[in-house]
Formats: sequence, structure tokens, C-alpha cells
Amino acid sequence: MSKTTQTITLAILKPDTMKSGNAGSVINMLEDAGFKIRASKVLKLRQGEAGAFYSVHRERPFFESLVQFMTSGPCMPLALEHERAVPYLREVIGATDPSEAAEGTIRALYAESKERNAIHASDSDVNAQLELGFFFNRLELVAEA
Ligand code: 3AN
Repeated sequence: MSKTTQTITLAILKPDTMKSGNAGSVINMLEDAGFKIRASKVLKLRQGEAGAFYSVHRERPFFESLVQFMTSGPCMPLALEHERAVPYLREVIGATDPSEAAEGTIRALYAESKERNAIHASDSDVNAQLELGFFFNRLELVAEA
């Protein structure tokens, strides 16, 4: 079991999921997996915002295309609670490349490609805190049910 103390993590239902009408199905999978929704909103990222969010990938060849995709339509950030929020959400969404995603994972079911891969999930406790703060202020994050 990986070391983790963070009980809330960030997911983003990406523009492909919103456009295809799969948001409800993905949220059902997240709830069935045991996550509690602690905050959500629908918004359309601007270029500068998407670039800032993915700034660790700024030098990668897919960066511009990724920013274009992430700004192509509405997306839905979600704050999700679970006792092992960060590693468990990564398990539930599956590998970045849907052809490598384990059966029954969200990306195996709904992702089209490495880029249009349905959902984002924070990859560490530190990034979860940073990324939750990117989309939600303290008032918007519901601490307990
Ligand atoms: P993950 O989303 O599984 O954490 P990262 O952090 O490596 O994967 O990549 C962030 C995002 O960049 C991915 N969700 C995907 O949309 C995009 N991406 C990653 N690798 C590629 C690639 N080889 N080609 C196109 N897009 C990619």
C-alpha cells in the first residue's frame, strides 16, 4: 500500500467526456468505487489556464495539442474523498494510454487515446493539494459530509 495522507484528490472530467455525454456514467463509476464528491463545477479553461495547469509538460511534444484539447470545450473538476484518495483514484481511472488501461477502469471504457483520455487525476499528495487549489477555494471544498 502506498504512503498517502491526502484524503481528497482532484479529478477532471475532460472535454471528450463532457462532449460525448459520458459525465454521468463516469461519476457513477467514481461513486460506485467509493469516492464521495466534495466539490464540483463545470467550466471552460482558457489557454493560459490550461498551460499553467499542465506546465510540467511544457517541454513535451504533445503540450500544445494537449492545451488545445483541454480548452476545446467544458470540463468538470471534481474534489473526491477517499481514505487513500490519490493512489486509489489513479487505480480506478487506469493507465494514461487506454490500450494499456486495466479492464474495468474508466479509461479502458471511455478514453479514445493518450490525449483524449476521459479523465485527469492528481498523481501525488502534493499535486492533489496544488491542483485542488487551482480549481476550488476553501469555501467550495466541503470538508465533511
Ligand atoms: P496522466 O493523465 O495519466 O497523469 P500524464 O500526467 O503523463 O498522464 O499526462 C498528462 C496528460 O497529457 C494526459 N492525461 C494526456 O491527456 C496527455 N498526454 C500524456 N502523454 C501523452 C502523449 N504521449 N501524447 C499525447 N498526449 C499525452
